[in-house]
Amino acid sequence: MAIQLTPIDRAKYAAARRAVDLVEDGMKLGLGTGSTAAWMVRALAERVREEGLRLSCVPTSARTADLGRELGLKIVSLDEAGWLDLTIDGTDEFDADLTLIKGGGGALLMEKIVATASDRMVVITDASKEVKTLGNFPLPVEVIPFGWQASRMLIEELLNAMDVMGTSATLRMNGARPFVTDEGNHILDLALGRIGNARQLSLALNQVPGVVENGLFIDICDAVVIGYGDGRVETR
Ligand code: ABF
Repeated sequence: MAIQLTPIDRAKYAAARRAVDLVEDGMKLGLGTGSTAAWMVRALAERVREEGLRLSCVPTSARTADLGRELGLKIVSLDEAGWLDLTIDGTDEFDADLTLIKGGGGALLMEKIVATASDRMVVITDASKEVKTLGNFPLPVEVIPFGWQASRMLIEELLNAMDVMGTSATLRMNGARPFVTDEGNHILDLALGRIGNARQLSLALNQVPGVVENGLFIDICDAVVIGYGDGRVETR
């Protein structure tokens, strides 16, 4: 019995399937994290099975690594791969400049490292992620556990001095305990409302002691593949 996909899943699958067409035999690939990226991993594994593609795949999270291995993909570390040909990943928001907010799935650090260690980064998404101005989605900021409360206070002070609407930074929880990333860090979600100058904000955030990385992806994404529920695909 064919699985009944919801319109949003059909949209995500359509984008994922189109992006997988970019993959060539022998490529070193970065595999993203999230539900859209999971469709991409499935579609990629199908091409490998059917065409015998020889690929080396670098995951951006433990859960993507598990899914890739389960589906027979060759999973390697970024250090083994060295540099990548292409990374395909999802996003939480994107604007007309292809600036992204990522990290809703808690994988932003590995995602940003893998995406920047690639010749090309292609985002796969549905139309709901497109925004005129970034910031409606809370901006994730990864901080080390030591002194995270001090980091949070310093970030809120910084936000009060910047061109953003909201200034609260909230510790992301996993049930009753703080969320812990694959790298053992915590995430603060910044409810900004709108981001006037993404580059200025990103540079300032990463200067705060304890901050490891933030979810603003600037000049990293090369193309966005948008899927629609009727199977249509649009590339920006
Ligand atoms: C991942 O893609 C995360 O950064 C982001 O949260 C997610 C989007 O999730 P989904 O594809 O499930 O909408 O890269």
